[in-house]
Amino acid sequence: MTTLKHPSLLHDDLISDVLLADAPWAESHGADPQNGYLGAGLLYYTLAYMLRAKLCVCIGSGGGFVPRLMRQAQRDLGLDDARTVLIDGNTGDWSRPQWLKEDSLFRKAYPEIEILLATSRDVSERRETRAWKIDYLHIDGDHSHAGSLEDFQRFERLMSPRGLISFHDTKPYEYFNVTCWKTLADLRAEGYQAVDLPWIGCGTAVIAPGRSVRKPNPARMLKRRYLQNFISTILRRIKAGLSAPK
Ligand SMILES: C[S@@+](CCC(N)C(=O)[O-])C[C@H]1O[C@@H](n2cnc3c(N)ncnc32)[C@H](O)[C@@H]1O
Repeated sequence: MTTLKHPSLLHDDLISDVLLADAPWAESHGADPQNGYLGAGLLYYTLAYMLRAKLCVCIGSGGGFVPRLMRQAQRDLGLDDARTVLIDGNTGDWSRPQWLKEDSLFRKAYPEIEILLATSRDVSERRETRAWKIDYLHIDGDHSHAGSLEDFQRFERLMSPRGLISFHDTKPYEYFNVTCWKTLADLRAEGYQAVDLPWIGCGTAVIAPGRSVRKPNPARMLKRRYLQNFISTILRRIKAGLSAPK
């Protein structure tokens, strides 16, 4: 059998020289810059690509790794009018952006990424933001339990109905001051559907906005069980009556 030789889907030079270069914290996404391995970076790229995301928003990125992958997918798709927005308040106790200088590799390689140097809360309250329909959102800013839950709640309202959200740092007890992983349990208890990959770097979950599963309601469950018992008793009696000897 002859095998046809195709070029790789992944471009080694682009990965090493642009996507993984000067990208601190890429390892926290499971990437291995020394060996040109993207880890969950490929998941971020795929989500943007798969959704043909016209509006990608990343909350917090010390190294600009996630927004690079979002934007690269939009570039590769040749999407007209597509936007990638990075919101970073240069704040908090979980390290700070390393791309503040305009001649940083990240800013030079992706000058069209819109950077909003402001907190996520501030951005969510802006008049122009209220019209957003985000196709793909990544949450990686405030790493406290309360702060990350607030980010989810504020930005979920700005999602397009078929959009998806990735949420970083779901691996429990990885750092003493990172508690955002607890937010995932809250969201699941509220009925949100999520696929969690806590073993990839510091863990990433993909969450579908909108509660597709209803919150368990004990009274409703009891009522349903009572109704099911009632119906099966009646059916049993009818069956017994039908098969009784005449
Ligand atoms: C720990 S870093 C993210 C590291 C990382 N996993 C990455 O991919 O680069 C967190 C970033 O979020 C920003 N940040 C923290 N709280 C924020 C908030 N409330 N709003 C916007 N950005 C915030 C910080 O300035 C920092 O750059």
